[in-house]
Amino acid sequence: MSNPVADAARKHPPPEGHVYTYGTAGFRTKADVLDSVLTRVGLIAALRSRKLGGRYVGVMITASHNPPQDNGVKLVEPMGDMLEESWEAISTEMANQTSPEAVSEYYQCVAEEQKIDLSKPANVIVARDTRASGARLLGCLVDGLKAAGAEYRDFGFLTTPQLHYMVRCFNTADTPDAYGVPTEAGYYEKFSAAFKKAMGSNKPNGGLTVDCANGVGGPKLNELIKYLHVTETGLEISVVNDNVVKPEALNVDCGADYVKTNQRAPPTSKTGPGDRCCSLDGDADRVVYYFKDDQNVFRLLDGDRIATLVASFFGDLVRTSGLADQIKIGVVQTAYANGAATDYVEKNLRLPVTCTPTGVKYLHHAAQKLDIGVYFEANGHGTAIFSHSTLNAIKNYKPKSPSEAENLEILRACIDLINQAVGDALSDFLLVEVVLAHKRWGPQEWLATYTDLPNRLLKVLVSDRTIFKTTDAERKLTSPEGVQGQIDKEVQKFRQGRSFARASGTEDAVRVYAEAATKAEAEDLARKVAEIVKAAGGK
Ligand code: G16
Repeated sequence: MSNPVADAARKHPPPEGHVYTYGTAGFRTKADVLDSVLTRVGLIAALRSRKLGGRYVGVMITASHNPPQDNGVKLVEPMGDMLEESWEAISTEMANQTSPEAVSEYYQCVAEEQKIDLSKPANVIVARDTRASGARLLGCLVDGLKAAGAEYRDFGFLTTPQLHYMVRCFNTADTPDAYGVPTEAGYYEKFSAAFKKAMGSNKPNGGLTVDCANGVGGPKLNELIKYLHVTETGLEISVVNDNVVKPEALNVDCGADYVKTNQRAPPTSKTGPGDRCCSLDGDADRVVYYFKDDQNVFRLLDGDRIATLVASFFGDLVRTSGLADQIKIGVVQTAYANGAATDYVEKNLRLPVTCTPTGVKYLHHAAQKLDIGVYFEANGHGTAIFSHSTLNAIKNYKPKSPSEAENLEILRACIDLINQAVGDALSDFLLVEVVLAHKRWGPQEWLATYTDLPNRLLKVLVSDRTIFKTTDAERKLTSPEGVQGQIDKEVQKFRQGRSFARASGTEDAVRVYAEAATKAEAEDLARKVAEIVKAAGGK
């Protein structure tokens, strides 16, 4: 009897002994060991869509900020959010089935356990970033999708947030929540129109240089610029590092991760003091800003800064629109948030802060509990989301004065400008530009809102990162035994010291974060903690 599922699995056998995990952002590792995973993810995507009554689910082939030789794959839920956690476990189990027969049996077993009717339609939307391995991995994925009898649409190259947008658009089409037209042009039209409205009569103060990490964000931003009409908006954008013809240049000495981790501009940067710059990552779901001050010193405006800027702007807008009694704003961060940023939100903006583990899925869920949830990881990954009742309140509110009406219009335009499916570097930087233009701020005024505690981020290569287990939103290690005690002892020696170590979910490493009263102390503390980690499990 024919068994297309087993046949597809047979065509793409897994390498011997490799163990896969659905991590912070899906499966992510060296591209040459991913073929079997992609085929199995195709099977899972079909099962997930069927489980959800044939609603569209998304599959994005990307390794985002990782080096060019890596790749990855993640699944997207119908409203554009990240895969439900229980299905991460199912995906992991599927990815680790070794024989074709075992794959087929597990496929049947999931269908039975989840009460999935395999004769029902399954709909999947697929896209990829510009990595050289993407085309081959797409082929492996399609073999899985076909074997499972799924209908699929391949959008070719998209940024990750564009894929999330498409999924949400398809699933909300012809409903009161219709999110937009599910085409690339639809995406550009929606966000550029919202940008123009949100700017109102304000004009940006000078141009913006955008480093695209030599990733898919480059060509997509060049396309978006055509819709932004510089003569109308005044936003002059210079696109740099948009070379996707040379895939080995992806994320190398450029991009959001490089800038955030090294706390410096890409070496190729040619901007002068006071010029606004931002960097996207390889799939354009993160953005960080920076500039050189008048002493020529590099100044970073990271995800924490974007969160504080956006939260304060929304606070003002909600108040000046007359909606302050009805709508409460909150900020969601991770342990990587600078202590000064958390302090500023709580003490100056007087907004509540929630801390979650790393991974936008956690921040997104926490933000969903708020009326307006502004969530950003310090690395620049984030967005703002509005609850259903908040959207209704904003939609139905009758302004009591021309000034309320004007501010309400801006607030409504901002809702459209923000990609509410997921953090989106393109939509995020447009929002930042709107806020800066309204406040009539340059990067220096933005920076002056608070002073970051000096900090350092390090990566420690270990032989088995899975032994590093954490609790308390990843701020404390529970394993290996005794390591947290050693870290605590070090931290105590530093003024305003704070440090933690956690296993990365996207790279084979343990990340160490440290902050302290001075740069030298932060670096010293980070080094000490890295040594402790190395001694506990280093390569
Ligand atoms: C992904 C996740 C982010 C996370 C980052 C680093 O980003 O979506 O939420 O902060 O990985 O995660 P980790 O520290 O576990 O390696 P991206 O931009 O690579 O997709």
